[in-house]
Amino acid sequence: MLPSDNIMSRLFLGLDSSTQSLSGIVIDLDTRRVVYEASLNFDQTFPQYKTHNGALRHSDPLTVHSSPLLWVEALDALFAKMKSAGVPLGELLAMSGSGQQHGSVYLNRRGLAALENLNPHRSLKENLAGGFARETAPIWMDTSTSAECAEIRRALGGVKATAQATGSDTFERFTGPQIRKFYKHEPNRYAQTAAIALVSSFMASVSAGKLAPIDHGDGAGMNLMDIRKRAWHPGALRATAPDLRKKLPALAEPWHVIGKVSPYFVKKYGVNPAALALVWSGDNPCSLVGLGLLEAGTLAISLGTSYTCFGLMKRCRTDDRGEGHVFGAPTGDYMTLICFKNGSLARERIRDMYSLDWDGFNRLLETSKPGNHGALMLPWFETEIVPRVNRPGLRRIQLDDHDVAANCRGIVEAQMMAIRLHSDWMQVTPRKILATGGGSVNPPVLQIMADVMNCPVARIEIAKSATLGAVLRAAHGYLKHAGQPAKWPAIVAGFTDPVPGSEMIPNPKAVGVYNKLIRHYAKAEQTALATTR
Ligand code: XUL
Repeated sequence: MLPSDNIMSRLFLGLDSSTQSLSGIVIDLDTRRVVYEASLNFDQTFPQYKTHNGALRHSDPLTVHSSPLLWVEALDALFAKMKSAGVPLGELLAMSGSGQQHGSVYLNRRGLAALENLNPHRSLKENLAGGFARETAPIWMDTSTSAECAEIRRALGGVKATAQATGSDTFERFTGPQIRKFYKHEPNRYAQTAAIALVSSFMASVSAGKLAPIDHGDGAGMNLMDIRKRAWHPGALRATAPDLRKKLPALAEPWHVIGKVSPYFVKKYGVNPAALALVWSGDNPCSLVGLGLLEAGTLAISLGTSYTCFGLMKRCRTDDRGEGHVFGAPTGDYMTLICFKNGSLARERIRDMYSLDWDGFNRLLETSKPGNHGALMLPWFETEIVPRVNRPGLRRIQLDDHDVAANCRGIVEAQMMAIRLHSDWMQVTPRKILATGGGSVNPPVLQIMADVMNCPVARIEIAKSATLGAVLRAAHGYLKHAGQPAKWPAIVAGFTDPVPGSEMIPNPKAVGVYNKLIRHYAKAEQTALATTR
């Protein structure tokens, strides 16, 4: 199965340090084959860290951290697993990775020195222990920085100005507000911090054995990077914390080669000493290429725990309302992303409320009428990111709570109309939508998506789009570095095909219904927001 005897094979490794696991994938670019794939779940494989879904419990529920030592222990374990599975690591040409976005790692001087002298006779954890000015790393699920968000936003001139400057309004999970909170609450530890890395750039630093730059994709998730100049934004740095510039690594293109893979991996696991270590990026930018989204006009809608809608954008356009984000794309373009917190779990709440299973829920979608006779739902079971809702609650507008079918339809229509309504700032008329994530296996949900968005929808079955995107970035960076043709469509070809026969075509009659209903939905949102904020 492993192609060590295939002289034509060009092998690349991609890793994904996500919230709950570390995953790896090795591809052969010539045969377009995935030759190895593995994933280590943090809670199950490393119970000693006592993580819950990859996060450490904290007495304050808004504070959510994880452990950089856990991530490097997982890196050792994954390389050991690949070695014992016979993966021809000696033939790897390059590696890159993807990281959960926004999370930050605070290295002290000792940590920086340790990176450059990783001793293969010890574990990564032993090498790096004592190398952190802050033992734990705040991650994207942390929402404890509202005060700091307000302070930075004010200093940058409000929502619109902040979004125009950094690509997003300030958000609690973004790195700048997190750094500011650390500086305010633990000034001594902040002063001991020699370098601040993102999850992605920290893992890249370990892979290369030196402090890695932050790529433009993940750098845009910090509220610290000038989104148009792709350089640190002096005003944002000033608004965040003193001496911050000195603690941040350089910014780099997503295909930047940091150097050769650290000798640690060569000596310990037999990795090719000539293999290139590329910068890593955020999981969303990686997913963009992992799903083959290379042109403006194709959107991905991921129906996961939360729903995300993202796509490539050629020219930088920011959201004046401050709901959407702009990140750098691995292609050198931009990407947009909107994140809705009340996704699949909210849909599940309605299913459970009426004691249905998914088949029953889907049947009711098929037998009820598009537009629900004007009945609407605002399914904000949890606080919502888009639109910002601080006081959660399910709302029904002309919707009878005894009408089971209307409630099932109500939540799906509401979620799809929210996506359409809040993605209008992108000013992209979608020509094709790729649906992904757990919820995308339900055809009636995809039909409503097609009708509301007035666009064909196809399902794409790539469970690990971020890991795949990471390895495709490794191949792209390698080819570019070698001066060989590195066109993205050729690189992704054969890896990112939609599921045959999964396409849903919009029904013109239903489209007409939703074109009208969306105005009522927008009004209902406005009215509700006036009282729920
Ligand atoms: C995006 C975000 C999440 C994380 C998840 O802004 O916060 O999608 O990247 O890993």
